[in-house]
Amino acid sequence: KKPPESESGLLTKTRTRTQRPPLYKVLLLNDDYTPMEFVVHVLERFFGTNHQQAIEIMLTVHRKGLAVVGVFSFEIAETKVTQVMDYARRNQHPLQCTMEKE
Ligand code: TYC
Repeated sequence: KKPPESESGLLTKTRTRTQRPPLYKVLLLNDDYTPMEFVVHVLERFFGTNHQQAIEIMLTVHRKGLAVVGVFSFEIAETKVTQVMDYARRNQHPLQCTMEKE
């Protein structure tokens, strides 16, 4: 196939960049009141982590203030945040979950 040629006779190249959808980190935040057991349960229930992973992530949040619990497309991340926030509220815990663009 012939390369594109402008009126001046110079050859030009057009490169098409592949579009990747943006990813979003879902973060769990520490607080002083949510029981550790509840956080472990949330991680198992909504993020599919096994019990040992859930304990490790919960302790990371507890020690460091927050941790990334997963990376998802916008829609999935938004759903996880909503599910966790609704579940925490229903159980009267102040647990906070947010998302941010990677
Ligand atoms: N800091 C809480 C406690 O000592 C435990 C906790 C861990 C709370 C992780 C929230 O996202 C959290 N009971």
